[in-house]
Amino acid sequence: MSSSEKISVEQYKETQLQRLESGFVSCADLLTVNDYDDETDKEGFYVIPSAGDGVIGRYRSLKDMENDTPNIIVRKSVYDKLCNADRILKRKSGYKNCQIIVTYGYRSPEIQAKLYFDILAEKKENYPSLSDEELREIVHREIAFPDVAGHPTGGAVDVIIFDYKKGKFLDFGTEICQFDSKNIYYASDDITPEAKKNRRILRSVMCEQGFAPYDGEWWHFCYGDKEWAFYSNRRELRKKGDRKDIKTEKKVLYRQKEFSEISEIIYNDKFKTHVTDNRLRIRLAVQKDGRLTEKTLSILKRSGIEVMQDKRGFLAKTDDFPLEVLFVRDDDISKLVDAGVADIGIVGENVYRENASNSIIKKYLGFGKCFLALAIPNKPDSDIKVLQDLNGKRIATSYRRLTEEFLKEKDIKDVTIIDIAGSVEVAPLIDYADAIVDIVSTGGSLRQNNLKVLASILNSQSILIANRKSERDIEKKNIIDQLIQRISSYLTAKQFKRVNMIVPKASLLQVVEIINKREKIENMDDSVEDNIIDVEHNTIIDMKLPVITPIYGHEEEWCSLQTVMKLSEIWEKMEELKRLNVANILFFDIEGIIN
Ligand code: PRT
Ligand code: ZN
Repeated sequence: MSSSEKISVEQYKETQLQRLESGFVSCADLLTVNDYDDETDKEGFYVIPSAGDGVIGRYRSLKDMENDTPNIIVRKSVYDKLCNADRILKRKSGYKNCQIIVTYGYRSPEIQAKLYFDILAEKKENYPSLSDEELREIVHREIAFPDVAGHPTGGAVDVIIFDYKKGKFLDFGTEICQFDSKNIYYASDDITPEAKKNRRILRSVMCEQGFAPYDGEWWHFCYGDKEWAFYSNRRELRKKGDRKDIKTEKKVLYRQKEFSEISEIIYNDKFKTHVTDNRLRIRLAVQKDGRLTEKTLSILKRSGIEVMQDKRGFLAKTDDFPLEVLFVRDDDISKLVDAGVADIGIVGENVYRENASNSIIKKYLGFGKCFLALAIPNKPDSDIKVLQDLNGKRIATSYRRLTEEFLKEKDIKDVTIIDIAGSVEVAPLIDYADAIVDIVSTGGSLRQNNLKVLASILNSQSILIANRKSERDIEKKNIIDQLIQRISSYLTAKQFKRVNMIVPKASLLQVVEIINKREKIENMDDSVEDNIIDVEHNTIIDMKLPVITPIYGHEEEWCSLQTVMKLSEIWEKMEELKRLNVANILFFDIEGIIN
């Protein structure tokens, strides 16, 4: 073809692309950036939620980090900026039902290097004549040169827009990481107007939050890494038109981090097991740090659900069950469940009643037992002897509603209720009130303050409550019921022991009779704790039927007997059994009982 010939459309496009490429931030550019800010580098990391209609994180084309962290992780500020960008996006016309999906965030330097060198080897084979430097730039386009890469800082993200009403990704002209097409260049001309518009909108909402775009990949944005620093400084310089003084002003905010370092920043050593997926999860609200916390987590654990409590955050997920746990103040639990912010909650019945919650009580859990008491000073000359004496008196409490209800029921009309939040017991001592209404468990606190119980207003223990709407949602209800089934199974099992004993054949009938003498024991139940638990009677009764097996070689004199008993029952019957020469009584925990 002669030089006078008009260039073809293809050739024209090629020159356009070359011009574009010359403007990309190159690896060589990034190697010049070496000014760090060590303060900002201390910033922690954040696990992007994997579901919802805001910013969510889901791997799409690149899944090389998925084994280490099934969630996408970024620096905390990056997440905040993404959330802002998402909010702004929703306000743009035509993007109301759209959300930003982060398809890639943090990558470990180790994996970055591996990917880089894999591709380098491949390119070396294909382009043997290129110099090392040229090769480095070519590979860098696809996978950043390890020393300067942004993803290992937690500052770079790959993002796309998803329309959750229509259930589809918007058209961007190419797939993310479709490296075989030059149309991945931001300014590529070869895409539909629709795709161009989507790219423009994505770029504008991201850049408005301070992200730097990368012209070589429409989906890649960064904040705080070398590329961001270089890009921001170059833009500043261009604006100033001052090309002599090339001193960079923006420092690199984030250094690269090893995966082990990050896991400490986010979830201590438990991070790796902090797995989640995209299943529907129900959200459980529990007390963050108080009397109920330990028992709550322990019941979940014994029900096979381990919750990793992130010390800093207030939301945790579980591996083994589609559950998300929200750690909050106990007074907020029933309110959050009522509002549907949490689907279920574990809370004291006292709080549930005081807040007049309209959620459903699904299960009594048998711990956190206490009662709401009306208490008065314990002195002989007290002018309060019976409830009616409270007329004209002051009651200090943080349970106004329950106190008022109680007084109304007892027809005591003339009482001043003083709301106080803590140290209620002290109120009578300092003559701030004549009586109090407060939670009592051992009564030690009352005694200490020389108070005594005049009436009990409410017996309380922790309960599992569920939001009414969640209960009507079939999928959620299904998960809630599974959770309750597991908890019930544990609570039931917890009361019983599997018992093995060696019985002389001669006394077998008497032993069986003793073991079958159940009713009495079932009813005169020992610890109050156990009373609450709604034992699945049929299962237990079946299991209690003794199983008798012969003992090899001693079939004539001995047999082995297996049954299920309460621990208290074992102690109770022990002497009687020993008298009948029963030997080797062994008992074991039961992990669960399923009907
Ligand atoms: O910070 P946050 O708001 O989450 O916690 P909180 O301080 O409001 O609640 P927290 O942790 O004290 O109690 C949480 C729940 O535990 C309560 O809502 C009850 O359902 C239950 N519970 C069980 C108790 C007690 N026992 C109890 N003894 N809550 C409080 N007490 C108080 C009691 O009022 C007294 O001041 O503990 C003190 C000691 O009680 P005695 O009777 O054992 O001396
Ligand atoms: Zn990227």
